[in-house]
Amino acid sequence: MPRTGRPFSVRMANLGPLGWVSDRRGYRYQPTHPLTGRPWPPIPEPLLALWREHVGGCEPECCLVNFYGPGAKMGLHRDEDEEARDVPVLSVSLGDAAIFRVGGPTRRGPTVRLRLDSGDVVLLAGASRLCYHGIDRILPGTSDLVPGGGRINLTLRRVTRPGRDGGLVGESG
Ligand SMILES: O=C(O)CCC(=O)C(=O)O
Ligand SMILES: [Mn+2]
Repeated sequence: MPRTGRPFSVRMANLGPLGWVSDRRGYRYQPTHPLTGRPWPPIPEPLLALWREHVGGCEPECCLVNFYGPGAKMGLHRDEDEEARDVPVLSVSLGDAAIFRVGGPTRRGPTVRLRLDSGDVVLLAGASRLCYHGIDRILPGTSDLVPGGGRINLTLRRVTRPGRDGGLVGESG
């Protein structure tokens, strides 16, 4: 975590041309793994198809892979490290259910809780794109999808502003 250097309870990896990483210096997107220096693996086609179905217009550049063990949680935050803050964020929940909390554009406003089950898709679009949200807790033992238990969340985001061509991944110039 920024400043303290303490580990998140959520374990993270990335797929796609840009990965979201965090260390004492803060949060950022970068094309390579911070320890191995290698590029992130590509975003699998079924996830790109899901994005085209629900978002479209441009390609996602980052698929953040969050792994939640039984005690993991994610505090209330907004997804605001992207230049393309008007492009929706799409996420897929797999494995154990989670209690998702979502509020409004300010940290202090009222929030509601939603249970996310394996296979649920969340789209933060329009006014909800910059709403505060987080994961209160995992409900261990509610799915046997992930070997050994736990929850995997796949969050697809556009990072850079799409160009006139929609900024298709793999296109240059
Ligand atoms: O795990 C989730 O459902 C939410 C993840 C999230 O908000 C994030 O990675 O920014
Ligand atoms: Mn988020």
